[in-house]
Amino acid sequence: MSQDRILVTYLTQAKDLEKKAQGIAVGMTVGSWTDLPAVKQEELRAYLGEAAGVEVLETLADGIQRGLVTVSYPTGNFTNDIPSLLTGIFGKLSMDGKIKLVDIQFPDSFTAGFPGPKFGLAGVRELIGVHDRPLLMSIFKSCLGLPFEDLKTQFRAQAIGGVDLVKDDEIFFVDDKAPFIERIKAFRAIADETAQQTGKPVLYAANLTGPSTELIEKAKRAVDAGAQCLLFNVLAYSFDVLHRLAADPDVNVPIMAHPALAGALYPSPDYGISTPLLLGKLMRLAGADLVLFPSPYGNVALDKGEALKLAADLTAPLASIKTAFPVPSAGIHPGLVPQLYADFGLDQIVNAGGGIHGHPGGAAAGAQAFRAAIDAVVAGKSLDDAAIESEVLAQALAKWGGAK
Ligand code: 1AE
Repeated sequence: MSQDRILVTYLTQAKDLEKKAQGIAVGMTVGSWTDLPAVKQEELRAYLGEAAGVEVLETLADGIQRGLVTVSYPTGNFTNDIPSLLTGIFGKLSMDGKIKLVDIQFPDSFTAGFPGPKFGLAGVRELIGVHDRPLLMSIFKSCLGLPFEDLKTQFRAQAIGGVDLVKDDEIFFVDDKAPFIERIKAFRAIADETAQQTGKPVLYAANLTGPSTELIEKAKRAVDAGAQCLLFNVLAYSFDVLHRLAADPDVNVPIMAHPALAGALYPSPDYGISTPLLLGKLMRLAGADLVLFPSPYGNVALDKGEALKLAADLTAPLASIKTAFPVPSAGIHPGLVPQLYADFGLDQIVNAGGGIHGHPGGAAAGAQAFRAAIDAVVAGKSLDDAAIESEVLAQALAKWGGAK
């Protein structure tokens, strides 16, 4: 068995955090330890967790310590999949009072068993052919219940406006009016037409839905039909389904992870799983090429420090695992582009639904306004200056305001 170890950090509370760390280390691995006969202890030693560090952050009433405890686990305790990892480090423990899973440090021997993103940030840029600015994505608003012709009109407007990607709304499961394969073919044809005008491709991310046992076959059918990207509600289906999609050589398109349900897991300071781990490291390890998460500014804002750490976890070196594209989202409008650029830099995807479709001139004008804002920040110009030359940007700023 490999003796490499996985380091897991928890935020928790106890009278004595050292003791708590030791309790987790033993309780989550071999159970009772000191009670075991010496021969059994020797047999199980390779599986034993170890307390690897304690940082007391504050002392609460009654002398309760609140702080970070780190436990190291032998990698040999886990099979190479996220269900095994999460159950082994946080399964039963997640129900044991105030405890939040904050971070995991993986040895290369463990990450080597995971696919990671097939395309990654660089691969997505390559497909789109744009390397010198943040990319722009728009979201169908809405999809559910709309006639197919309306969706085609929406797709054309977004593409003509100059977006780089268009994604389905994540709630688009009932798609009888615009079935999955048919819309992939139709939007691909429209994208080919609009490319003549805009000079660049648009990737359409179709929402991959259905029974989990059928998803790989459905994804392959999508690729055969011309799909160039797939949207996936990872937490509703599980990290392992993403892993299996990403690991399949025939599903050779980027996978875009939607954070739906993440809010059930991360917001509490004392419970759940931290956003950088949930939407950063784990999404990337399981194979997401692009990861949506709430930006610090929109209608479901994330704490800024968490959002920055999350983006860093998607893009920092992680053994041989490719980097993934950060996609700060929710309530984004052109006035926020300077702030997003200051925070997340060149390698991000600016993503907007309402901020594109709600433009007074329609979705094409909305996309153009974003493109003008992106070009301005990359050139070091203010939005106000750029708006002098871009009427659509001026209209967007008049509607939504400038950067906060
Ligand atoms: C964090 C997910 C954002 C999302 O999926 C979505 O649909 C955003 O829409 P807008 O840009 O807030 O309209």
